[in-house]
Amino acid sequence: MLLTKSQIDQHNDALLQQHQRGLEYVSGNVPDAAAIINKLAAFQVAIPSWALGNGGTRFGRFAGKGEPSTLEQKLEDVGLLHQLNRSSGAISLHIPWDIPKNVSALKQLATQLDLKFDAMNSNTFQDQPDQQHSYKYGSLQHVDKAVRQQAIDHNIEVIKYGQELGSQSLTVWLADGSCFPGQLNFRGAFNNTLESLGEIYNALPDDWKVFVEYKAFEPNFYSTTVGDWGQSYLYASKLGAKAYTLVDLGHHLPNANIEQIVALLLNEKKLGGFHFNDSKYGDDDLTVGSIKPYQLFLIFKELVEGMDARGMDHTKDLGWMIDASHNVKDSLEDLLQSVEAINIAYAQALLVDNTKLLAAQQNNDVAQAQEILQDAYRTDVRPLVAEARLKAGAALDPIGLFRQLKVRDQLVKERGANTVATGL
Ligand code: PSV
Ligand code: MN
Ligand code: MN
Repeated sequence: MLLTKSQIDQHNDALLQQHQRGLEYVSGNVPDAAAIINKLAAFQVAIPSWALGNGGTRFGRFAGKGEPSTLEQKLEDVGLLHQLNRSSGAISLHIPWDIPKNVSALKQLATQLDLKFDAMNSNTFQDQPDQQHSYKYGSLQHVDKAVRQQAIDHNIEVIKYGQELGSQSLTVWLADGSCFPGQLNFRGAFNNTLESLGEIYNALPDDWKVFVEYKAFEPNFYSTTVGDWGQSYLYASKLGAKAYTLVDLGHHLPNANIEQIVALLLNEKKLGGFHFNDSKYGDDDLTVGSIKPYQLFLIFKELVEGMDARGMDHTKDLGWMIDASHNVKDSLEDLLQSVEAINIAYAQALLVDNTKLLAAQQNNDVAQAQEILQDAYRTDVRPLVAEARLKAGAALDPIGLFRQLKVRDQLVKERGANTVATGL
């Protein structure tokens, strides 16, 4: 289902006065509200196809209703999100869950919904029914070259699908690692993985990037072969200029200083992409900003400052994506909340006075440095984010409109209650 312009306009008209009061207040308190609003309006965050249904946990899955069961329906869900917030203009596909049957029809649908195809994701963490070799003991790291070759060929096939669709990047997340001491020769696993990634890298088109995503744990619990940013950085730098590290916020050991990791990767020109989510214990894949919003702001502060220092374009020089999973909330509402949280943190980061901050740092004025950061963080920027949406033709209150129009009920009517989206 799609929304009409008049549904959005009516919703906005009813909220306009209240919105304008908030906007006037915050605009009077920040140096250049118009510039921030323009940046927010241009900023797009990709939605992963696997986050459109309820993911569940290893203990079970409580399916949501009206989930998309075809790739076309997944695109339609993202199109709907994009209509509501005009900030979700891209979808990230996972192969083989999302193999396109009719590429030109899919591209046409994407154009109609104003969506781009973001990074393509390969899957060598599950065995597929028709596959010859098992990934039980790893894929790109495997001791048997035949297994590695199967995983390499799969990644190359994913690139081919991506080329047809107009994507320009491949994200490789590996479950490879070991569960017990002694199971794996660490150097052997690293070297096999590097060699395999090298073959994938060689198949990469000139205008593509490959993102090497790291994760410290799970499903292997003793070692992970791309376990942290250091290992990802090693692979990325050995592979070449088209290879980058991808940071997923849920993939660190507890209390890792992610903002510092981001700053250094940017400094080394090796930060490529981002997976946003939030967590309290592990790779919880919770709604962005729901647990540690201050950390999210600090990360964005490093992103903005680091990208500006290098003259990078916020809108396209890094791959921005949500990587979340939903167990108890409506997945579309959850994604709207995540995008909103990202925009809020981005706006707060844009408020930081970096000249003043640098002066405070040069003077070792620690209290002043903290004041500068917290002043930005404690500013209620929500009217700026809402204004960016209004200017772009989206809803002032996306979840409000989603509920007002009973979108989920409509989707259930169209698709049925017992639909199951493929994904994690
Ligand atoms: C598994 O942890 C994971 O969530 C990674 O973050 C990947 O990005 C995603 O699955 C899709 O492969
Ligand atoms: Mn991820
Ligand atoms: Mn993950």
